[in-house]
Amino acid sequence: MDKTAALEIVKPHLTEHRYIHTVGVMETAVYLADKIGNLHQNEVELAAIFHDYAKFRDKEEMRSIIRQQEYDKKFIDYGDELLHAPAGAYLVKTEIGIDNEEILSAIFWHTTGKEDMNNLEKVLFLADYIEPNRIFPGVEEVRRTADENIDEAVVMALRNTITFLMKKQQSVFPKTLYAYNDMVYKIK
Ligand code: DGI
Ligand code: FE
Ligand code: FE
Ligand code: FE
Repeated sequence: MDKTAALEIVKPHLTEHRYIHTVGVMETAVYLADKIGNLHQNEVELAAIFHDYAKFRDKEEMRSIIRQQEYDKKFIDYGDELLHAPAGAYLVKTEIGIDNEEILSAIFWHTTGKEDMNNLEKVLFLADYIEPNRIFPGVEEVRRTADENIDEAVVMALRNTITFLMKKQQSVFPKTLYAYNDMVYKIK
């Protein structure tokens, strides 16, 4: 599937705002992937285009997918924002027919991160955070760092997310903390 076809497919599932975000993630992901060098551009594009495929799905539908597929129950317990990543990976496979496990894994982990992320997982996680339409505090610094060192930028994005959740008295998905610890060791 090429990028143009994929964008046409995803469009009706998203709001205009979310579609613009998706195009931003795609362009940023390709830019980051070029720096890393060993990724296939079409896979990077498809992961980015479909990463928020399930963003507007019914929450109960997403919870039942997570139960049925026996994904980690914590995706249900740690806040509704997490549902669309694992449910999205499942729906992109079953409804769109994408069966590339690398793409599906990058979509699955794009919200929380996890330990031992591969290059595609890091690129999607970071692109989702720094694409040009994102405006939250600290994003500019992460963008600048991404130009120099992608791993350091992933650590900053994780740190900002964890801090943001803690300031709001929210729980942090355990794998997000594992991702942070794992990457901190790796950049040393
Ligand atoms: O779908 P997007 O808005 O493009 O971005 P996303 O998939 O990264 O989702 C961001 C939301 O997810 C934001 O509200 C913070 C939340 N989030 C990210 N990591 C965690 C988290 N929420 C909890 N409870 N725990 C996490 O580890
Ligand atoms: Fe998302
Ligand atoms: Fe994110
Ligand atoms: Fe997103």
